[in-house]
Amino acid sequence: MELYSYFRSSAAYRIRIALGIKGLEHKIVPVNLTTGQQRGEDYLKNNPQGLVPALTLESGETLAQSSAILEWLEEAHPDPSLYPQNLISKAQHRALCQHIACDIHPLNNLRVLRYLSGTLKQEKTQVDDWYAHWIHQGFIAIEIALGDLETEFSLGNNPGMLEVFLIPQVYNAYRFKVDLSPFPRIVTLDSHCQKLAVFAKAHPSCQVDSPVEERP
Ligand SMILES: N[C@@H](CCC(=O)N[C@@H](CS)C(=O)NCC(=O)O)C(=O)O
Repeated sequence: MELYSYFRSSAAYRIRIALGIKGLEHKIVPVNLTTGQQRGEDYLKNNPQGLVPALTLESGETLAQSSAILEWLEEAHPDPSLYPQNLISKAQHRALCQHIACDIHPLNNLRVLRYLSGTLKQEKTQVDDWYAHWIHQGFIAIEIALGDLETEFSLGNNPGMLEVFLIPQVYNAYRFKVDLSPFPRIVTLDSHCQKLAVFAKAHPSCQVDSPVEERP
């Protein structure tokens, strides 16, 4: 499989984590979002939406949208599963993932920030406030939901789809210097994940397209 990725893309980071947890071999194909490669003719053949990630399968088809890719991965490679087995718990787990994918991330992605700073001519401090505001709004409910968690990870001894979505969003929050002190459970879950080899390998700083100074 080939994963079209950018080291700092949190949507691509989700796929890197899931591929790692499921132990699936893949090649990373870097797409440089800062130079607009995602809107180039070659890349648009893979994903006409001009966004990463995209995943080209061994059978030749290319999948887009990280949630759809993750659902395909879960169905095509069910072991280990990234969801709880109980159907109600599974729906609740999915709700937290969609909370991140639908209600936080789309407000803070690159094209939105560029529209704020470029077209709407907002100052950097206002763009940073916008960013922090939507992370804070989104993380409040996730922090409450994690109050029910009595284990190290969302699936007991193992991370699940929640961590696949949450840890890249926490990375973004740190990158934009968002104050995470109101969210100790999120910070703790992130630190548990960072100790696992699959999360370390998927981390933006370990990607082939990461500038050398960002590597550990
Ligand atoms: N809903 C999409 C979002 C994908 C997305 O926003 N990707 C960002 C990087 S995280 C991107 O490619 N941005 C390029 C741009 O904004 O031009 C998904 O989950 O795959």
